[in-house]
Amino acid sequence: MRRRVRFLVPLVLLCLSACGPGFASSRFEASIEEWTIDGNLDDRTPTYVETGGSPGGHICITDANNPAGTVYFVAPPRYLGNVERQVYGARFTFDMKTSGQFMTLQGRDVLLNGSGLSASLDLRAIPSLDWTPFSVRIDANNSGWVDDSPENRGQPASEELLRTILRNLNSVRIRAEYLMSSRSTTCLDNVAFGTP
Ligand SMILES: [Ca+2]
Repeated sequence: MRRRVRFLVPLVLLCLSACGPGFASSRFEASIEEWTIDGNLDDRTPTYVETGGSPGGHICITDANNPAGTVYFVAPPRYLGNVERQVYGARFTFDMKTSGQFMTLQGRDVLLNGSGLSASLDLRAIPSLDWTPFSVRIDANNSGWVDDSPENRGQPASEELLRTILRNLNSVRIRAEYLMSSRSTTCLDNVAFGTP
């Protein structure tokens, strides 16, 4: 028994740094976990849904009538701050589904803001009607991140740009609107930020 404990302790310590769900994560098993909405909806709070997630609880945004502007899921404060060491080169993973597949919108799907700079990523895929996993690597090596600052918009994001944003990260947003129809619902679950 003692030998087994000696073996398990280093394994657990190793897992604390490499096997966990990431620097910050959201499973939504009991609440919306402080996620909010950015965009021109009156409501700033996503809807909490207890079952049917990926798995269990999850959050949704219904865009009832929003002809202009885009709505986003906004991560809570525990995702923010100086996260360069934990997040640069790591992955951002989440599961999403949306309520239709007709007249879909392409565009800026994941946005990071910090240090007065911004970067965005086009996922190049639309969530399906069922839970769809997304995995995004946060680095400058062909990962698809572009500079989202007005003067450089669309240029590939450099490593320095991404690292500077992550040193003082003040906003993490995921697009919550993929349909041109007047009413759509997009749901989010299983978020892990800075996962190996
Ligand atoms: Ca869940």
